[in-house]
Amino acid sequence: MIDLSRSALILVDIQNDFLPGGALAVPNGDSILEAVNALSRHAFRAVIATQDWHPSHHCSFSSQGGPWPIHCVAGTQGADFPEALTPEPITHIIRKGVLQERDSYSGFLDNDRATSTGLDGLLKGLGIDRVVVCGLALDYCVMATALDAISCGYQTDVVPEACRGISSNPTATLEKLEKQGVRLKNLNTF
Ligand code: VGL
Ligand code: ZN
Repeated sequence: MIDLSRSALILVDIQNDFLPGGALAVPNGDSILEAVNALSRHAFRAVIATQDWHPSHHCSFSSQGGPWPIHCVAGTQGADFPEALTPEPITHIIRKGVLQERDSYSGFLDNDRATSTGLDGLLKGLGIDRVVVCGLALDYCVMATALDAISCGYQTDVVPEACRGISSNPTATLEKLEKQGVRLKNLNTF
């Protein structure tokens, strides 16, 4: 058994709008929930959930000239966690994409690479040196979060069984992650 007392589990953007029926649905996004719930039962020092949390006229929305449909508007049901997400327990929530003028794929830094969400400081404050990342969408926010975790100096694992991408083929994303030093881990190795 690995010692998880200095490890955090990071649940990326597991929110209604990214699940089937949601505004920006990730295909089969709901199929990760069982694996995510199972992962969270391990003795992580912290279970940190990120939430995409946008103001109603956010720059990423196509109505404002951005690439995405309106999704994860702060305080709406679409931005909420799904009922079937029953981790043990979520210890911290980090909200991102909260400013109208910039988007944030990563849980660490906005896409301008200058504005921090506070996640790195939170992890350092908790004495964490390793993170395990899962969630939605693998090819956007999970990838950006895992790559920033490497840059911030954490040993970084991604659990592909507990991730789904907008693209149906995860190969390119997983190869890129491995090349940057992310370890891909199976659920049954925890
Ligand atoms: C995401 C697109 C826009 C994600 C968030 O969570 O991967 N993708 N906002
Ligand atoms: Zn978003």
